[in-house]
Amino acid sequence: MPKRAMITGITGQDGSFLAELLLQKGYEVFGVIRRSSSFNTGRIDHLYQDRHEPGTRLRMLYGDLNDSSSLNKILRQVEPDEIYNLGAQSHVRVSFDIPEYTAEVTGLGTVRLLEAIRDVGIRPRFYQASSSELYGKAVQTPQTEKTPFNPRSPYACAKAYAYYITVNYRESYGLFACNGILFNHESERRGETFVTRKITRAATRIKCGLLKKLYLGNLDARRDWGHAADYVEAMWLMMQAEIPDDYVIATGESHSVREFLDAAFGYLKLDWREHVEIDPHYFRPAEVDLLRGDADKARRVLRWKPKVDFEGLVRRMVDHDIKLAEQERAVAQHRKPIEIAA
Ligand code: NAP
Ligand code: G4F
Repeated sequence: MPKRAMITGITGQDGSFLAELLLQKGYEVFGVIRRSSSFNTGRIDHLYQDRHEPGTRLRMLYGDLNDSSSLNKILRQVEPDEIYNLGAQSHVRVSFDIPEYTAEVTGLGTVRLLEAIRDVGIRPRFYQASSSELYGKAVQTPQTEKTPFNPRSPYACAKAYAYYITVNYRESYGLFACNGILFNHESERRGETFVTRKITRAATRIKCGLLKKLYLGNLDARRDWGHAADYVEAMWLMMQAEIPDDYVIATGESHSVREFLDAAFGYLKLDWREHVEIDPHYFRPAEVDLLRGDADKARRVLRWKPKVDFEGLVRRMVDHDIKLAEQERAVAQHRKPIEIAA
């Protein structure tokens, strides 16, 4: 019998890479998706094309982390062996605008899912998508599993609750539950409002003559950026370990937003200083200045290490986005002016 995995957040960046990985490993994958008035499955459509074929191993079920009854129903129906809780309002800047909603989905959503597991009476393994944002105004660098948390945003506060409630269910009920404390990871599927993808989308559009200016916030912030495909492998490895535990997943290198600009625009032979302007709208009420992780524990226990480095990440994203920009330019060049009958 193939193993069954359930993924919340399957339509997001990580959900799509994880679904790919688990399908390759022979799992049956059940994704929880939200009803949306526009299509929200663009990142997984390539996995979902054969959904009408007999034997398809990827299924979607409607549900929401804000809706306990949907979670109960899905768990009863699927009885998964492994649950990956990746669903979240995941944008730090936006969490300052919608703090209560962020707490509901990103914080309480986790306990809704954990309680649903107890209600239904199953014993799956549970992965919680914890974040390096927990370190916030970091009290030590590099950050390890032992570094105290110091959250700096409503998002990070919600993730802190989710982290601790996951540990609590492990300790109170003996659930196989682990936290992956993942540092920033990006890809060609990254949401376009996160800084890396915002930069690669804009730089490639500028290169193709489709855009003139890119507006950004704080260029001095430093992040430890890896590639999402490497990071979902770490999630899976945590769930195969003998004992449940919490792990930092990071590259160990940190770069500023400015260095990301240098790398992306430089690769396209452009000077970002001619195209970037600062818009204070993108500043945050409280900033996280420096994140750099030490993934030594994951290296030793899980035998995990990242394959894609900073330069490789930037190049993959730019190589992908330049093709999108070229397509956009071709469409723009062939678009005929609309004739409006007077
Ligand atoms: P993402 O691209 O923003 O995806 C978030 C996913 O959550 C989407 O599938 C979204 O569905 C879903 N979602 C949002 N609200 C929901 C709700 N109420 N109920 C159920 N699902 C809901 O995020 P990501 O980058 O893949 O990150 C995955 C997880 O890892 C998140 O929990 C994030 O906070 C965490 N994390 C990310 C990073 C990183 O650098 N990427 C680092 C550390 C931790 P829609 O498509 O319908 O919006
Ligand atoms: O790309 P960002 O929005 O990512 P941030 O805030 O680090 O959060 C991401 O990583 C976390 C892991 O540490 C995840 F938990 C979280 O879900 C998310 O995936 O911003 C990175 C940095 C910030 O310091 C921000 O102030 O870039 C700076 N920045 C400068 N200009 C900008 C912009 N960020 C965004 N989104 N947009 C800008 O125009």
